[in-house]
Amino acid sequence: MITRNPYIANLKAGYLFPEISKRRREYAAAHPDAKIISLGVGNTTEPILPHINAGLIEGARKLGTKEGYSGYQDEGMAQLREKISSVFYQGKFSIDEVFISDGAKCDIGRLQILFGADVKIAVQDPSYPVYVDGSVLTGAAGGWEGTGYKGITYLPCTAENNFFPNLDLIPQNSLIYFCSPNNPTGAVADRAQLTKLVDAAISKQCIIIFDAAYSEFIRDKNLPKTIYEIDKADTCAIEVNSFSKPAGFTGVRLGWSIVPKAIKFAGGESVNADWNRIAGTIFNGASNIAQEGGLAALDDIGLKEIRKLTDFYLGNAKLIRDALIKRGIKCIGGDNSPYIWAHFPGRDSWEVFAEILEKCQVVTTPGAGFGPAGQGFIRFSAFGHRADVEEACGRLEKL
Ligand code: PGU
Repeated sequence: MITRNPYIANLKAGYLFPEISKRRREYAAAHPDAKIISLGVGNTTEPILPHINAGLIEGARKLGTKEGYSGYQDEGMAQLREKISSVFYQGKFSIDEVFISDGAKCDIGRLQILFGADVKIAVQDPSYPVYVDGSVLTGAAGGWEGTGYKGITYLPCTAENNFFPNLDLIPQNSLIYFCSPNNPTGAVADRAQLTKLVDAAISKQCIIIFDAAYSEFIRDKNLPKTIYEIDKADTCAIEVNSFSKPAGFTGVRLGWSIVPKAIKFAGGESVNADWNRIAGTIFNGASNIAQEGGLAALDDIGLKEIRKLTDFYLGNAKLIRDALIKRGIKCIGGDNSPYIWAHFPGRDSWEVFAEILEKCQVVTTPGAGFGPAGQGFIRFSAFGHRADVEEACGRLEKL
C-alpha cells in the first residue's frame, strides 16, 4: 500500500469552515424548529448586480458563436490584466506581472509551491487559516506543538498592540503572510505600519504575500488599499486579490495575483519567471465567462456596483457592531471591513460560539480557529441578507 502524505497527517484539525458547518448541522438536527442565521463563513449572499451579471451573460453568449469563442488563455485575458493594472495600480504593472486566477484562496495554495518545504513562515496571528494549513500541506510547517505548528512564527495581533504585530519577531529570510483589511480582526494597517512592514521585509530579506481580498471595503481614504502604495513594495511583495467579496463572485471564481518582476530569490532568480512556470504547469486559467464578468466589474458602471454592494455589507457590519457594543461587548473591525472581531475576555471561543448558537441560533466563527491569539474572540461576518442580520442583532440581546 502507498503510505499517506505525512504533511497531511501533520494537520491538527479539519479545515475551520467545514467544522463550523458540521456544528451547525448537528445543532439543526437536534433543534429542527430553530431558524438558524449564519454570520459565520464569509460567504456572499446578495445577487450579482445587473451590469456585472450582464458581463457574465455576454461571456457565455460569446462562447456560443464562431467569432466570440475562446479556449485556453494562458495567464488570463490580456484586456482584463491590463484593466486590473490600470484600475487598481495606476498602470504600474505590465500584463506579465498580473496573473488571473480562479480566486485568492486557490492562488495562495499554488503560490506556496513557489517556496517549497524549506521556507520559514511568519504569519499574523490570528489569520485566514489557509496560510498556515497550506504551509503544513507543503511541508513548510511541521506538526502541532503546544499551541501552534512547528516552523511557523506566529505574530500576535492583539488589543494590546492594536492588532498590528511586533515586526521584530519576523525571522530573517522568511515568507510573511499579511492580510489587510484583516480576516478575522477587521483591522486595517495604515500607511506608516505598512511602510514598517515593507522595510522589515527588505532588511530581513523576506518576501510578503499580501492578501488584499477585502480592499474594496476600505472607506477611510488615508488607508492603503494595496501594498504597492508603499515605496519599494514591488521588490518584496506579491499581492493576491479577488472578485469574490466585492462583486459577489464567491461562486463564479475569479481573482488575481501581482507578481512583480523586481522580486528575486536569494540566488538572483526571478520569482515572476518561476510563478509563470508553475501557473503554466498546474493551472489552466479562470473561466472565460468569469473573466468577461470581471471586465464588466471594472468599467465605470461595474465599479459603481462594487461600491454599492460593499456599502450594503458594510451597512450590515455597522448593525452588528452597534448591537454588540450595546451589549457592552468590545469589538473592532466592521468599519473598513466586513468582519467584526468581538472580545469575550477569559472565555474559550468555541464555548462562546456554542453559547451564541444555543441562545441566539446565530452561527459565528470562534476566534481560536484563526490561531492561538484568536482565543477569547468571536468573528461575526457581515455577509447576510439585511433582514437576517437585523433579526440576528435583535437576538444578540439574549447574550
Ligand atoms: N483571502 C481571504 C483573506 C479570505 O478571507 C478569503 C475568504 C479568501 C482569500 C478566499 O477568496 P476567494 O477569492 O474566494 O478564493 N474567506 C472566507 C471564506 C472561507 C474560505 O475558506 O475561503 C472566510 O469566511 O474567511
